[in-house]
Amino acid sequence: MARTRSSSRLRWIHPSYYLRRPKRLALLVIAFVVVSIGVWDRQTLVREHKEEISKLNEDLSQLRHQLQQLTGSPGDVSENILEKLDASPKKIAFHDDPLDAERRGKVKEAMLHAWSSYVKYAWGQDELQPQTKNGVNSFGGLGATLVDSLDTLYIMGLHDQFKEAREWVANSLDFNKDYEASVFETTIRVVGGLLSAYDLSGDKLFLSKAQDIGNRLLPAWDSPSGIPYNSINLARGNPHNFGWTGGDSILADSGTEQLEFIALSQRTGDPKYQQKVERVIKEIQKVYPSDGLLPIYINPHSGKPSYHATVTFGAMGDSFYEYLLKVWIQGNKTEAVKHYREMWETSMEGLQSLVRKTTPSSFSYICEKSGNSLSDKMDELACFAPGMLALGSSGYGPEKAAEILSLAEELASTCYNFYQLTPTKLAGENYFFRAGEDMNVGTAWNILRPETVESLMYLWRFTGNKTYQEWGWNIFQAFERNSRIDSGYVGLKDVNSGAKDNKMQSFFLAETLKYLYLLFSPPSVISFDEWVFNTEAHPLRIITRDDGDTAIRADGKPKPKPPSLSSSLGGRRLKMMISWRTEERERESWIFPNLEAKSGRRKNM
Ligand code: DMJ
Repeated sequence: MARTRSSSRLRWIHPSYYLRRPKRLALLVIAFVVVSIGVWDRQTLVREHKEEISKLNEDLSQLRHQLQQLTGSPGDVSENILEKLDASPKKIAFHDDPLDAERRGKVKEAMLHAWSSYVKYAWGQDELQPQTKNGVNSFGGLGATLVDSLDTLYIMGLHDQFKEAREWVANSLDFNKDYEASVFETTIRVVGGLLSAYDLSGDKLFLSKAQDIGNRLLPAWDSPSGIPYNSINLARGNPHNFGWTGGDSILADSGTEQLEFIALSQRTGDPKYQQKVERVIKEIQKVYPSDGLLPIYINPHSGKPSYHATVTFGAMGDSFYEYLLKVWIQGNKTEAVKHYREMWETSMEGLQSLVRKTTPSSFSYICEKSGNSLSDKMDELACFAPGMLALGSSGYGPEKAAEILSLAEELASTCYNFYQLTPTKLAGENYFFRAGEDMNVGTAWNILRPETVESLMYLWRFTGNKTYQEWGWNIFQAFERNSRIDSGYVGLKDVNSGAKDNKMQSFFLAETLKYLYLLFSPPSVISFDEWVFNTEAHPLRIITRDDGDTAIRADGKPKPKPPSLSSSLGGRRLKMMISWRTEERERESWIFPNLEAKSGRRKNM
């Protein structure tokens, strides 16, 4: 009985129930269709909303991008009261106080004096000899000082001077020179200077000139190992190494072209430049020692280091390590450039193993190494290292980052002391450390080098500690007292006596004065988020790398469309044209950020 009742309750789920009742069947079909339409409609609505939202997001990010181009940078200085540096381990508030503005003005005036002297006595030549008031072509007649100065003029808002220099580049810069050029010096000064001028101004003239000289240098990489020969005839090719290296290539000369040549590929869409220089690092990676410390000579035929040679963060080693870090930054820290960071971190362990402290004052310094023995000597050139360490510190976890930053601060203090202990308050070329004596000047000349002020600029940005600005200001004043003469700036033959030499090095305008100017400017002026400086202080814009991200596909063929700068520079050019007309622009150029050797016989400068 119970079974009969339950089966009669469930009879409506049986098809025969509906076959006998056609009206109910019709109702059921209608109900099913209505519910299905409802569900489908809702899903379509949700999908459409999602599409709409993602389109709006795209529009928003495009608008943000355009806004960024118009204002110059995400952290525009129109809001410069509170500047934040994202790359910094801790957020730091920066104030542009009147003292900074006044000091920046003094540095700009120094640049104007250096530039006007060059224009007057050495126009178009490589370097000015201020004492004899003439020019000298120490780099083959490529207008080294002029090209090295382009971006400094631009950043400081010296636009008439920039335009005048641009005309010389357009009409007189000729690379077809029967001259044995240093691949390293020509790359960092000329290729780097031209690319930076292009990135800042958007003027294609600079890019085509950079490509011309890049093409002339390129055969230098045609060695059996891919490690470049360090010298090449600009008119005839024919690469070779300097006689005094015994046929070897120099470490720094071989590993300091990556930033410039990768940038050249990114901007021209031609992968050949990037391929050559990236292969060098892959080859070096094969022989990389476990402490990351490479001797200064490598054989271009075998690709093997000369293990008897010196290991140093000074002359002939220095910028190799600098570029490992900076290529990683230039490559947006992506998978494609991970090996650069890994190699750099290994080398920083090596650097730490070379650090010793003086007695009695406990200054930290970086030794040099030959075989297994350390020598207590440090070049002023190695004073770029505190800046490099500060820049690389944020890529570590918090504990290691603090340790590396603190080492950077210790080394910077040593470098500042290099200046403070001499009667002229200018540093000598290198220092020796003896027990009980702290440090003594070795080679006593000073050729207007930038490394210490470079590091001070990095440390000030990363710590917000104004002491670094004070130190930089003291160094600037020492240059003013000792090196400034009516016809330019000269180096000193001896930092003890103050005897002057007869050369205004092009890197004084490219680097020393630029870093000093930036030391007294808000960090959004050429911000570390957007720019990476080559070893000659030429800022190169960081652009997306998508090999991810090389311009080269795995099969070695070029990718169809390289990342383009031209569109992104449109707004900047417009802003530049407007701003050039304003007087305020002249006074406060910084508010438009983005518009805005070696031992023995020969040394890299
Ligand atoms: C510059 O040409 C570069 O900074 C290079 O890396 C080292 N030598 C000079 C400045 O001292």
